Amino acid sequence: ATAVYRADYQAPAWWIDTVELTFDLDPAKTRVLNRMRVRRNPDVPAQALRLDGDELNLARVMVNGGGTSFKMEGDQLVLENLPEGDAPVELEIFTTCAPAKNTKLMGLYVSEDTFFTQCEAEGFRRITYFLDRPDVMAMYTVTLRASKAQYPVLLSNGNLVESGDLEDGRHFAKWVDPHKKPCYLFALVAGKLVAREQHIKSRAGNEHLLQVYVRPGDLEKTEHAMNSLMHSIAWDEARFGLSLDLERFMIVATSDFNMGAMENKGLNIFNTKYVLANQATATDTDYFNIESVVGHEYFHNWTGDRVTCRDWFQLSLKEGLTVFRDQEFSMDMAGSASARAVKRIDDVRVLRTVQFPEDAGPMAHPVRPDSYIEINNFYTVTIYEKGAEVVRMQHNLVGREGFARGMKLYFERHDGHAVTCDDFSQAIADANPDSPLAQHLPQFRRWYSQAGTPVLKAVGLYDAAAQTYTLTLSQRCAPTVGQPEKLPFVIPVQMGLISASGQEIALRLQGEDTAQAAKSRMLVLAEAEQRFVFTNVTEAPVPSLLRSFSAPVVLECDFSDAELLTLLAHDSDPFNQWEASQRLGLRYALKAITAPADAADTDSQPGAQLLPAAFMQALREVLGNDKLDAAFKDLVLTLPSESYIAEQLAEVDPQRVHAVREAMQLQLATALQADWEALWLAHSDTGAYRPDHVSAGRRALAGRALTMLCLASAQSGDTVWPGKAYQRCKDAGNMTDRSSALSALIYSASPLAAQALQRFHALFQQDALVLDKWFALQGSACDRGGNVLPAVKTLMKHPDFQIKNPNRARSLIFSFCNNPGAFHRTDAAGYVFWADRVIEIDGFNPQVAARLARVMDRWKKLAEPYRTAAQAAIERVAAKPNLSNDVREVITRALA
Ligand code: HT7
Ligand code: ZN
Repeated sequence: ATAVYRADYQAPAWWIDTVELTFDLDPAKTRVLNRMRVRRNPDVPAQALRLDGDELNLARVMVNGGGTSFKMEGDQLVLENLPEGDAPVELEIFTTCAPAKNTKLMGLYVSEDTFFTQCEAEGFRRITYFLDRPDVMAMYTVTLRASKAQYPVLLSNGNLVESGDLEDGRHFAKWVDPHKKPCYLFALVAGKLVAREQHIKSRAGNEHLLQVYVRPGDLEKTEHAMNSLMHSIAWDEARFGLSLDLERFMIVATSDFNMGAMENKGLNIFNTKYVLANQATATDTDYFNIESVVGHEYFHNWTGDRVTCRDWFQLSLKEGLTVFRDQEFSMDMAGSASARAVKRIDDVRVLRTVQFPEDAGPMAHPVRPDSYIEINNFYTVTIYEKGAEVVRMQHNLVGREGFARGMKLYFERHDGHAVTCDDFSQAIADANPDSPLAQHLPQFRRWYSQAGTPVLKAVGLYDAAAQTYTLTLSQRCAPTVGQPEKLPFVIPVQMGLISASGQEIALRLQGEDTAQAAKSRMLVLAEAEQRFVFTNVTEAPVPSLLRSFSAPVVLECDFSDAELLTLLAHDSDPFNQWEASQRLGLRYALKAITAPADAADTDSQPGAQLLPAAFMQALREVLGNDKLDAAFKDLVLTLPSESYIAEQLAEVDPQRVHAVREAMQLQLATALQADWEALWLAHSDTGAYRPDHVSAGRRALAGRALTMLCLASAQSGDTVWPGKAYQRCKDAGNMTDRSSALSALIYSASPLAAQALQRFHALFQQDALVLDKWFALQGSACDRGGNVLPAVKTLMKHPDFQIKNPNRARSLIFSFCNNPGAFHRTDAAGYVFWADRVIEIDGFNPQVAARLARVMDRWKKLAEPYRTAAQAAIERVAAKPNLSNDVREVITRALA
């Protein structure tokens, strides 16, 4: 496999103007007739037409109605003797493929007797020979023919213009997409499906038909997805003035899907996980995820479909921007300031626990990568989540209105085109010429070109005599693969100053007059180091820095415990309030982990008091504070995860991290027992189920209280709380309460857990998504003496376990491999299991296998004996001769 480089980009030598596809759908052998009108790109020297293909059987090629010579070069079909000149050429290519044998789930495949396609990034070449690159945009007409009894519903992009019966029980449907598109947005679906339908009228007064297609038994689970779609449409009109540009917008759900969903023009295909919900089967998190993913795919209709990527190096152009848009949508839907903050905290937690390690590991790459071997490996948290942060910084540097202006200019300039990340930032800056973004644009773009997480260091100095507070901000960024030196980034630092009594101090920088004093403001750090002097500061302040996480950096600041307690109690920025709790929790965890073994031997002292009394008291005050939302309290009481703690260490002993965190959990459970009991009493009855943020927060906090109470009971031998949890597993009125009660029993290793799991399975054995939860709960169970791996191995033999179904594989295998306490075993058995599964899965689905391979990204940080064992497991995978490019790239980088 060879690498592709961004610097090698060349415009296509040929354009494809129109495509007429005719499919004779058959699971064993589908025939595809592809009629294209192509023409030479006059701006590029004359060249042969090289069409991409993958696992296709070629039957015939015709040019302008006659035969032609052609040759195969690797997977490419090469036409060297096409007519000279500018005149369009009619090409006809007839191929067959075998959808039922397509286990990669890329291209055309069959899932539960239904045909689906997945073409992003390079799946269209598995359907027909084509210029499979996003800058070739064409108009599509698609005719589908299939058995009417087996495939009564035939869908493709755009509008249905004709349908009818054919001979031999077959029928057809002809679809015309009114918009030109790159082939990665092509889709077809054929099968026995039913749809929830909704007619809407847009603000602009246009009528649209919305449809959510699912298997017949699932129709009643589509209400929330449909509502989410309607909210998304209304939001994009209201916030950005972007309207639905299609008469018909369809969503179709499938249970076999490599990722979350796909934004094919007018025919989004979704993993069932992000469509189906009712209160009995879906949790609050599922409901929120559905809203966000439906929004994300819908928002792609403009950011991705109307304006697309010039090449796959620009992937974050559509993904970073669309994640930013879906995050904003979810925040606007959440309503209250507190619910917005909770969403922001959730997003930042993902960034810090998954993207920061990626940026520090072997797969580190810039938001706009410079090279790749397998593009599927670059659908990463860096492209998506860090990309969204880079868009968010631009938003913050030009302001909300300025950003809307920038988006407008972006569409005016680029609608209908395939463009670059630079085109995007240029439009935002050009629409805001006086903004700090415009002022620093070339330097700002380093966020796109430099990998790695910058460290922002803040040092504050209070001069009581002069009544000044000098804040020195500096930045550094560690080298990443291929980038030994980093240049300074533009870092927006939203900040405030707080007095010891918790008052916000007016912020006046030296040289400014009083009128400009604000209580929260943005500093822009553009140099390696800058000093900001605040005047009229009458007492030593505590700085509240990087409010709302205004830049994706690690903030290094020497806060004392007392200062952090002040921020936790008083910061007007809820993000930083939460952040203070996390800094304290992390500090105590690191202290215990790095203490000499006998000083903090948590195994022999399970009751070790690792969290000091002042912190416990602060947490108690948070729990008892009526002004704070339950969801926020739940986040404050969530200790930093094991993987986040591990990331802060130079060398990681995962079992020690696990033991320390568990000891801290136990302390929270026992020392706050009375508080948990009070919380349970106040929050456990959430009334009639509604998946809104307030009641979801109450359920989350009640679930945490129950977990803590079961944990404390396990310690004391008391059986009341496990009994209550068991009862809740039996009669909870919704899946959130039921699964959190089950999880409490499992987490506390209650003897009732096995029985509760059995009942849960019996109740939901017909529901694939709930069974995924059942497997996931067991794969992510808290390890006690190495019990999880044997349980996982047994579960792999369970009749409901299907490794070829990505959701099911993720629910058990990925859950286990991402469960540090269970996975990192001194006997290396976790790593052996990992290597076996990567190799096994790679045999049928390289994309899923490569995701699993990423679990070992940070192996070099492991202490012995883990490190040597991990290396041996990775090398065993590397030694396999027929690895896919996907897995090979990940493994090679890990070992480099
Ligand atoms: N744009 C979509 C990406 C996607 C995908 C990529 C590779 C293989 C399978 C895939 N399924 C979906 C999803 C999105 O970001 O909206
Ligand atoms: Zn996307």
